[in-house]
Amino acid sequence: AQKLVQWSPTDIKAKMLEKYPPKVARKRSKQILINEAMENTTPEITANVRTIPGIITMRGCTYAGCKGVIMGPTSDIVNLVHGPIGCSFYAWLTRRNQSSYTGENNENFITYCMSTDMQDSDIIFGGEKKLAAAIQEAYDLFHPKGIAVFATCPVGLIGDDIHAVAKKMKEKFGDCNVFAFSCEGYKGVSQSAGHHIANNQVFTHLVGKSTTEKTDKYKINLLGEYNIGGDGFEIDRILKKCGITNIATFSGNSTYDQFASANQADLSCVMCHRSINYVADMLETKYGIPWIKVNFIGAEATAKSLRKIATYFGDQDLIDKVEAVIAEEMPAVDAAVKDVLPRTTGKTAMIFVGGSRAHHYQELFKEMGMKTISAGYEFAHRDDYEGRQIIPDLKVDADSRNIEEIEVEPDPVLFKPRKTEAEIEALEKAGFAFKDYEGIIPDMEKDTLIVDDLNQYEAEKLVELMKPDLFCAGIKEKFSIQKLGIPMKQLHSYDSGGPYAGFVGAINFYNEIDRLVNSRVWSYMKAPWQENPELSATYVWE
Ligand code: CFM
Ligand code: HCA
Repeated sequence: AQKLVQWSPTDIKAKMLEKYPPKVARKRSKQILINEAMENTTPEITANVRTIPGIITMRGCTYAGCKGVIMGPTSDIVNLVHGPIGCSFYAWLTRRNQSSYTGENNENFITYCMSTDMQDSDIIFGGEKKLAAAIQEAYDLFHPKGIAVFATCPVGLIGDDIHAVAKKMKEKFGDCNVFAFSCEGYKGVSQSAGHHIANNQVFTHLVGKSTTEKTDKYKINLLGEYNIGGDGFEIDRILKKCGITNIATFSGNSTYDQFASANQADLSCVMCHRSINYVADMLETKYGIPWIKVNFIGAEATAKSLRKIATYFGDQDLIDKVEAVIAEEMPAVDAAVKDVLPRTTGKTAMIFVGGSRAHHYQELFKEMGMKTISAGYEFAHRDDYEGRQIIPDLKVDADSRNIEEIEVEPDPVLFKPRKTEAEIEALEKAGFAFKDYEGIIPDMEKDTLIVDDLNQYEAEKLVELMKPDLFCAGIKEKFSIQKLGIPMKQLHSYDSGGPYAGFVGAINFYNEIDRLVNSRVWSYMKAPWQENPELSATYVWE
């Protein structure tokens, strides 16, 4: 008979590292943390560093973060990729950008895949002429408000000056804003550098360029919400019901004019801090728009975020309206939770996604009585792990390598603080936290395992050792995990489900996860360790 021993998190960490050569194990060890939930010292996890060559990372590249993530979901800007066709083909709707925009002449370019289709001769002789011709062609065909040009790896290597070409074409057209992004895939260690590059250029070339004045009451920007699975549609529905005007979403279901008007908002609300904090900070510095951290993943989190927005504005009418909306929406949510709880309570989950969902989704699981026993980010920085602002040390922040920091000065004409210093101080004194953003370390329970830049090998090892009831990650992990007999939920693409944000989204999520973790189909699978059992221990997490 096999002896059942209980593995501690320390055993599991050791087992994850045991196959590595000593140097690799030493490096990876610093990216695997047994959580103390900040009980003793400040925990330190190494993050935002280069993946060790040879390891099959879950990460994407800088171009993916810039072109796919930040600029992808914008409807009326032509996104033109300068590079070999593969880069553009890969980025063709893989991020499932949804849009409700029809525009004046149906100018919704989201479904297109546009590229200069560089050939070897362009690599040898230079691709600038080809780029100028492609910009001209896009202009002649569509007459768009804007054309965005994205550099792929070879462009940086051969030295094509995409910014000069963009500038020349912009001047030539006069009525079309052409701008470029030096987002070569290798520019940083992950997608994260691409977010930074995108944020800088959006701020430089788009924000503040609108000529239409926004006169609504309670104007907010929703930063870091990308409308995956229609999340943005559900959030907009709720905001509208509350009487809050969302004038710009960066960048779900967004338009040229939304970016261009963002400087007119009263308040910026930040969902995914990792991908958009640069814009939030620049809007605050240049235009005096304060930002708060919000989260619309989870019904409780949604209610809390709405209350926070209402508290910031401080008008009793708005506060009452928000309470009425919460009261109207919550009964359906409560009924759905009550239904699933007997079947989901005590189930365990693992979440490994990009830079913010690995903590946002823990809220939804908590509402269902589920525990997240291990989680981590592909590319987050230490502030996302620790949940507090750490002073960025540019020397060690690999994201900042090769990225020209743009200097943002307060604009003496445009800087109109939305609240006086005294008002801000009074809010803070009353307990209003502007930047109380979450982090995985303080949010997760003691003895959970937090892993940065988890790779394919470690993912399978973790599942084998801890046997969660559910594993959440992306498409690259989907099938290898399912083959281990563990249900897998994609939290990037939602496996074509969703929305999961807001109140309606929470209900969708409870029902889908309930079906997944309680389906018997997984018990028919035989994982390698079941067919060939060599293991004599199990992980028990109370
Ligand atoms: Fe922010 Fe995102 Fe994410 Fe992200 Fe992404 Fe995404 Fe993600 Mo995929 S912006 S960090 S770069 S929440 S695309 S919508 S799902 S890895 S956790
Ligand atoms: C990206 C986009 C991605 C990939 C998702 C996945 C997304 O990082 O380039 O691996 O399943 O959400 O579409 O994160």
